[in-house]
Amino acid sequence: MTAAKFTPRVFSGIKPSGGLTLGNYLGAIKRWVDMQGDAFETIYCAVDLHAITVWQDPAELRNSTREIAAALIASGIDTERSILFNQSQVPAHAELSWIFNCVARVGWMNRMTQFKDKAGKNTEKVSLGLYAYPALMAADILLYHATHVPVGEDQKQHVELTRDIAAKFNNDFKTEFFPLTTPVIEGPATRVMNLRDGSKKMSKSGQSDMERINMTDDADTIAKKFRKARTDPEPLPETLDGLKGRPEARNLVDIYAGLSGKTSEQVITEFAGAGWGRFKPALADLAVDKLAPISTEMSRLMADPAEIDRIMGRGAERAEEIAQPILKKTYDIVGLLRSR
Ligand code: AQP
Repeated sequence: MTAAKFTPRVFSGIKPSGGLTLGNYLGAIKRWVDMQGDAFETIYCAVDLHAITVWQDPAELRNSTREIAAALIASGIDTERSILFNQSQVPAHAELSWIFNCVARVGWMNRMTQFKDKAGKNTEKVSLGLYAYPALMAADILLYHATHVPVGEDQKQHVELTRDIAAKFNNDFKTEFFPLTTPVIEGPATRVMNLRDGSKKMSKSGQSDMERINMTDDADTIAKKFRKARTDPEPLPETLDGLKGRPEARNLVDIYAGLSGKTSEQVITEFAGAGWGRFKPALADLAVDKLAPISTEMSRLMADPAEIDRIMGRGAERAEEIAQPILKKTYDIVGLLRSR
């Protein structure tokens, strides 16, 4: 079955589990902005129910949720054109997630690499929610019959699981109700890596602040973090092939490409033979140039939390208008009696 009979619709989300990073910006937010237009309906969500799979301080959770809204609006999400809301205001996410918990197989969940990374050796002690997280993510997407999900590389396996859940549901109930959603993983910076260790991705909750660029970092902090970013002593090569086996160098080139809108090949051509003394300050200047106006606008928006809450509430109402009929039909298909 193809997704052809479904309205072209984008859904994607970010967890309010801390301050937003350059990884979130390049892997998700910047691309969400670009996907607004005539080709798709666009729905963007602060996925707060995902955030609580690990303990969150309640006041910080509320603040991070608002910060996601502020970051999206400041980056160019138009809240008339796109639907913007936080997940817990539309209870249908949690309801559909339970149904998908009953469709997904334990063996599928056991293969999820993000769970293994996050749980580490501690699998007995982490929350059941962290383990079941991919079924909630499938519900987030399929509740809107989303046909496309723009994500970073790290989320590819979860979108593939979403397709497996949709296919099994359709097969179990002899229907073609859910689309097989396409993950959209495009551009030079779909996996922004940790600045101190090029084998790990840049994360909000990584141990040291020096590992990541936060969207709200000031110019001096950004310059310092890039200056101290781990690299090797070699200058930049003539071609991208020359970056094989140099993950930290490759990461900085990809970040430059993502921020400038160029390809990584173009960046290498521009900086062929340059040492880090030239490349790192150029990268810092570019990052400040792109992030400073966003961060200033975020501060302005965050000064009026009531207005952010109003926008999210209105977004939740619009989201619910799409979600409710899909949830109701799902209950009918499954055979859950509804008499009121
Ligand atoms: N380093 C990254 N490079 C590219 N894309 C990234 N994304 C996150 N980190 C990178 C993309 O941002 C979107 C939202 O992700 P998320 O914050 O909801 O979840 P996550 O991927 O688990 O992010 P973190 O920062 O690693 O959170 P913590 O540390 O709290 O677990 C997704 O599209 C993701 O691909």
